Amino acid sequence: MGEKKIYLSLGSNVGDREANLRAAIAALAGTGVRVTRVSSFYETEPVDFLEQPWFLNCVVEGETELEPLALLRALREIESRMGNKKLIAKGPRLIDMDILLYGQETIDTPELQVPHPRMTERRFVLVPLAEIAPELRHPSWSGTLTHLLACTTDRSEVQRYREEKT
Ligand code: GSY
Repeated sequence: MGEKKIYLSLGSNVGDREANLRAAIAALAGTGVRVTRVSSFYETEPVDFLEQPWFLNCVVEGETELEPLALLRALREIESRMGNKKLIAKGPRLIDMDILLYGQETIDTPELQVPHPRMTERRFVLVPLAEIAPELRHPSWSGTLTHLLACTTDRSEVQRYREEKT
C-alpha cells in the first residue's frame, strides 16, 4: 500500500499530562509510525463532558505503512500499555489517541471513521493542527485547515502551554 502521511490527536487530563503526551509520542516509533512533526502542547477546556479537568492536547504528523485498522489497534495498544482506563464515557483519561487523517482517504466503518467525524468542531484539534499544517486539505472539506478553524462554531478555550525546560 506504501507509506501514508497521517495526523493523530493526543490528549491527557489525568496525572502528569505532559509526561503522558511525551510517552505516547515516544511509543509511536515502536509501532511503525515515523513521527515527522509535533505541534506545541495546548491547555484546553473540556468539550462534551464538561465536569472534568482541563486537557493537555497536541497533534502529531507521521508516516506509516500500517493499514488504517492496524494503526488504530497500535494506538489502542499504546493506550492500554500506558494504563489508560476510561471509567466514564467522554470522561477523564490518562491518554487518548485518535486518527484524524490517513492520507487523503475517507474511511467509514463501524470501527473507524476518517477524517475524524468531529475534528472540524473541536478547537482542541484544529488549533494544534493549523499550527503544523495550515494549508492542509481533504476532499471532504471546503478549503484549508486554516479556513475550517476560522469557520468553526466551537468557542472553547485553547491556550498555548508553557512547557517545562528540563
Ligand atoms: O476526544 C478526546 C478526548 N476529549 C477531549 C480532549 O482531548 N480535549 C478536550 N479539550 N476535551 C475533550 N473531551 C474529550 S471526550
